[in-house]
Amino acid sequence: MKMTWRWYGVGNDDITLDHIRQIPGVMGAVWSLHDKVAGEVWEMERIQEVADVLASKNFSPAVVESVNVHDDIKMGLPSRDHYIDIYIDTIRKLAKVGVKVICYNFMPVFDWTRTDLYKEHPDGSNALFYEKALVEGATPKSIVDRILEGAGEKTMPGWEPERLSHLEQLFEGYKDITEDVLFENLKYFLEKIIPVCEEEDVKMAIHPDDPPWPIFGLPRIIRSREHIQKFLSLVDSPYNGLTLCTGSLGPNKLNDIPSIIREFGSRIHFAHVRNVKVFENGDFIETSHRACDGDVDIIEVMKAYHDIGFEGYMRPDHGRHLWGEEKNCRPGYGLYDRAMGVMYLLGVWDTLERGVK
Ligand code: CS2
Ligand code: MN
Repeated sequence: MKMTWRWYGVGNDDITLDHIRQIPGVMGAVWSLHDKVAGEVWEMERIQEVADVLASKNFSPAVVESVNVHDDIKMGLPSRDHYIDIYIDTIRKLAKVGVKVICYNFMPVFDWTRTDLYKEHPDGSNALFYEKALVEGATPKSIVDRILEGAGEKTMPGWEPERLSHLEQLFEGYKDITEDVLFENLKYFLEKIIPVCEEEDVKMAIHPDDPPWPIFGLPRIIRSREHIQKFLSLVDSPYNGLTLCTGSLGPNKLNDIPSIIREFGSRIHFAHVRNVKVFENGDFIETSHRACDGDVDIIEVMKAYHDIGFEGYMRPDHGRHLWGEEKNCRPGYGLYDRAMGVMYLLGVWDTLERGVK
């Protein structure tokens, strides 16, 4: 297992590579060109620039999260071929600097969805929170406005204001897209890109839908064991793989994450590990990584990875905001709770390595 850390780039993240290299065991920085919107060309010079910065601090550039997929590809519009060509161009360029895994998602319109970015825990820390009834009774626009207002200046990946300003148009475009059609469109995309990935030795790793159920009438297709199985069979190649995110699958308690890891382990290239606490009414809040703080049994998750001999990349996912850091950090991406998360995950892992059951 190779421990990594999501880093937003020079001048775009208060947490610097010098901070990150003091966290024990982190060998790679998970990066992206965060100013690029889906469908834009990634210039080789920009890619090389990041690779050089990472190399200067001894971090591997092997994982990119994300190269976002244009909505025209998800909707299956005629213009999709143009955007797929650009995607392929990006895969080839990333391969040149040693990228081995590309994380992406296929969620219509929204990446992750929450109703609060700074919900307070009893200990005074705060974290991302999802209030189920609020989403069910609200319009997408009101949820977007609520979140963007909470986020202030801090833009979040997948929530680019340019895109969300076309919200009505986007919803219109998705009105006839059922789960089956979305799966078809994903298959079309994969059939074009996976042969290139095989040639370039870059593994694709789809991120599950967050939360793991349909919202606002939009289909969501990566949210359970059955969906994952169907996804993997669309193109049966090791290059067509998964980012297994425990915090995204976790809010649906029917998802048995350790057993999903054991079943599909050889196709998991990137592990996102975090914990969530799920309430009776379906609301959920993000917690520390510690197993007993939430409803995802992180120790069983790590055991499953250990048992399958997982050699892929892992990172702590979102953390709570602590000690006032929410004033500066990106929602979910502060320093302290994620650093403690790394230590917790490595603590469990090192213990397993010693053969202690
Ligand atoms: C991430 C996702 O912050 C997060 O929740 O795990 O936004 C992830 O980067 C994307 O879904 C991948 O495309
Ligand atoms: Mn994740």
